[in-house]
Amino acid sequence: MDAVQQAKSGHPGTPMALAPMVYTIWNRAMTFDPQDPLWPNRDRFVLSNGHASMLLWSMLHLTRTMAVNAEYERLGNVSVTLDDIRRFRQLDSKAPGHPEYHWVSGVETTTGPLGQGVATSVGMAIAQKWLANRYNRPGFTTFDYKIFAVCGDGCLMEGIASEAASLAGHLGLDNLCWIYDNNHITIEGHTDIAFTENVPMRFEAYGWNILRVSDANDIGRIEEALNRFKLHTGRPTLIVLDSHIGYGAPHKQDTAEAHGEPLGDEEIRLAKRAYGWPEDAKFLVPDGVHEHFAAGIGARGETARREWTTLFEQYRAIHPELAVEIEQMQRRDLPGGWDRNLPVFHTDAKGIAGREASGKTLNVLAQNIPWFLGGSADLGPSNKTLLTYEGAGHFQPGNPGGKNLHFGIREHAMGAVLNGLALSKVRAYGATFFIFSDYARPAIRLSAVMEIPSIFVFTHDAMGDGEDGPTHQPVEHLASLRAIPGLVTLRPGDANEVVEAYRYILQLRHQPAVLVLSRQPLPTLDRSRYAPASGVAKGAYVLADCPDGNPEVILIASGSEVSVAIDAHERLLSDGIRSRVVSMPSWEIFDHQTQQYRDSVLPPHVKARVAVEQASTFGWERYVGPSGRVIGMTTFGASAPLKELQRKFGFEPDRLVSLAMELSGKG
Ligand SMILES: Cc1ncc(C[n+]2csc(CCOP(=O)(O)OP(=O)(O)O)c2C)c(N)n1
Ligand SMILES: [Mg+2]
Repeated sequence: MDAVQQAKSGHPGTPMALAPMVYTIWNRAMTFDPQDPLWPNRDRFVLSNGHASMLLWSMLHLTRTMAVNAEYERLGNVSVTLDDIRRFRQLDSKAPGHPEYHWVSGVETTTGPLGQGVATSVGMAIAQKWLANRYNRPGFTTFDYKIFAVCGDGCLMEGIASEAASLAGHLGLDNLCWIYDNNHITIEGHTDIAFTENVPMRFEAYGWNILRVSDANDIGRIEEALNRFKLHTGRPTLIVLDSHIGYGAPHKQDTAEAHGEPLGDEEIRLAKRAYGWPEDAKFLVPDGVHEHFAAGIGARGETARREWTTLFEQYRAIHPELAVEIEQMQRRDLPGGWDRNLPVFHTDAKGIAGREASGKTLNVLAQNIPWFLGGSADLGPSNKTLLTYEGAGHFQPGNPGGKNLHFGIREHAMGAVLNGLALSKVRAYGATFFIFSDYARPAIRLSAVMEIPSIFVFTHDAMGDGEDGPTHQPVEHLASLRAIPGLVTLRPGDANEVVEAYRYILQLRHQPAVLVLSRQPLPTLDRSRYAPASGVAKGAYVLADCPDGNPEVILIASGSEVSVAIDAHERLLSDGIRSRVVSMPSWEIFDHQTQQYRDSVLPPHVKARVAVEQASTFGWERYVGPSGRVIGMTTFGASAPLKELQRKFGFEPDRLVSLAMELSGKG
C-alpha cells in the first residue's frame, strides 16, 4: 500500500489480498535458499499476474534474497532493499513496475503480459522432468524441484494460458501448481461482464487436479492445499483461491479501484487500522520479521541446498560426466566437441532447402549437446525439426527423457514454454511456419526482454509455398522481428549458411534467436569461388566481388535471394560492370560489427546499391541509402506457383541486373 501510494502508481489490491498466500508459499512450502537464488534445485516461483509485483518485491526483501549478476556470480548484497521499495517504479529501482528477470535477482521470469507467466511455468515444469530423467541416479536426486505459479482472472482468460494448461494436462506435469486468485475483479469491474465460465471444470477437463481454498486469509488451509499438491502424482494442480481484492480497505475492497490505483492516504490508514497495524507507520518492517523468514524459508532452503551440495560432490565422484554437464548447463556453456561433425554441403546448383539443411544440423547438434532439444507446433515433418537419430525419443507422459517435444498446434504456448526451458538452462528450439511467428510473438519479445537464449526455427520463409497464397506468405514478419531490440534474426542464403547460423546461435548465452528458413531448395554456392559461409557470424559479408575489389554497384540479399543476386552479379561482371554481392543474413549481428568492418562491406562511397529480399521493403533504406533501390514486397503475395510469383514480384536476376545498370549509369 505504502509503495504504491508513494509511487502514485501501481496495483495495491492484489498484493494486499494475496499476502497470506504468498507468505505461505514462500515461508512454508517452497524450498528456496535466499542466499543462493541460482541453486539449480530450487523451487520456482512465478508471479504471472505481474501487476501484483509488490508481492514479489516484499518477499525478496523480507527473505533477504541475495543479488547475482549475468555471469551467475553472487554479489554479496541483497537483491531488493527497502529503499528500492520506497522507490517502487522509479528509474534504477530494483522494485520496478513488473517482475523483470534479468534486472532483479530472484525473479524467475519476466511477467506482465497476462498469461505469459503461467505458460512459461509449463516450460519450467517440462525442463524439471527432463532434467530429473537425465541426471537423477539411484541414491542421487539431483532435480526434484517444483514450480509454483500465481495467476489471476486475466491470466486465465488469455488464450495462451489455455494452450499451456492443455499441454500441461496432457503431459501430466505433477510438479506444477497454479494458484488462481479467484477474486472476480478485473479492470473493468466484476468478472460477470466477460468471464462466467466454470474454471475448475475447464481445468478438470484438461486433466488437472483441482483444489479449492475458500478463504485467502486461511494460512492453514493454504498450506494444506500446497501439501496436497506436493503429494499428488500424475496431474498438475490448480488451487482455486477465493479472495477479496484490496482486503481490509473499507471502501475499496472487492472493487476494481483497488486493482490499479493508489488507495489514498486515508484509506490506507483505515486499512492498517483494520489489520491492527500502526496507522501512521510507513514502510514498516516490524522487528523480528526478517528473523521469522530466516527461520522459515531461510533455514529450510539453506539446509536443503547444503544437503544437495554435499550430495552433488558424491555424485561428481560417481558420475563425473553428468556432474560436468550440469555445471556447464548452469553457466550456459557448451560441452567440448559441441560442433563436431556439423554437415558440410558441397556445391550443388539444384541445392537443398534451408529447412532440410537445418534438420541435418539439428540432428548433429542434439547428439553433441545432451541438453539441446526441441520440437514443433505440429509441423515437424514440414519444418524438418524432428530428431530422427537412434534414441532421440519423444517427450511424453511416461517418457520424460525424449528430446522431441510435441507442442501441438499451440504456437503461443510454445513460445512461452521455450522461454521456460531456457530459463531452466535447457537449450531448446521450437518451430512453425514463419507466417505463424505472429502467434508466438509476445513470447519472442519477452525472450528478448529477458535476454535469454530461446531459439525459434521458422520455415516457409517467403513465397516458397506459393500455392498456399497470402495467408501463408510472410511479408512484414522479418521487419517486425528485426525491430525487437536484442533479438538475433537470421535468414541464411544456402545450406552452409544455415550451418553457420546454428554455430552462431548455439554460442549465444543472453540473446534469443529467430532462424528463418526456406521451404524450397536453394543452390549450394561454390565456396571455393565465393567467400566462406563463416561470414554469417558477422551478420553480412562480401560473398562475391569484382576482380579489383572496388565495386561500382553492390547487390545485398538474404535467404533465397542470395543466389538470385549471384546470378545477376555474374551477368553484370560479364557485361563489364564491377559488382559486389553482400550476403546479409542478419541485420542485428551486422549492426554490432565495427564501423570499419561495416564500411569494408558497404563502402560509403558506393551509392549504387540494390537490396533484394522476398519480404517487406520496410527498413532496407538504411543499407541501400537514399539513392539505392529495394526489390521487396509492398503488398501481400498471391496464390500461385513460386516461379510465377517470382516473376510477378520481380525476384529474378533480370530485374536486379537492370536496376544495377540503371544505378551505375550504364543502363
Ligand atoms: C496481455 C495483457 N492484456 C492486458 C493487460 C492489462 N491488464 C493488466 S492487469 C489487467 C486486469 C487483470 O485482472 P486480474 O488478472 O483478475 O487481476 P486482479 O485485478 O484481480 O489483480 C489487465 C487487463 C496485460 N497486462 N496483459
Ligand atoms: Mg481478478
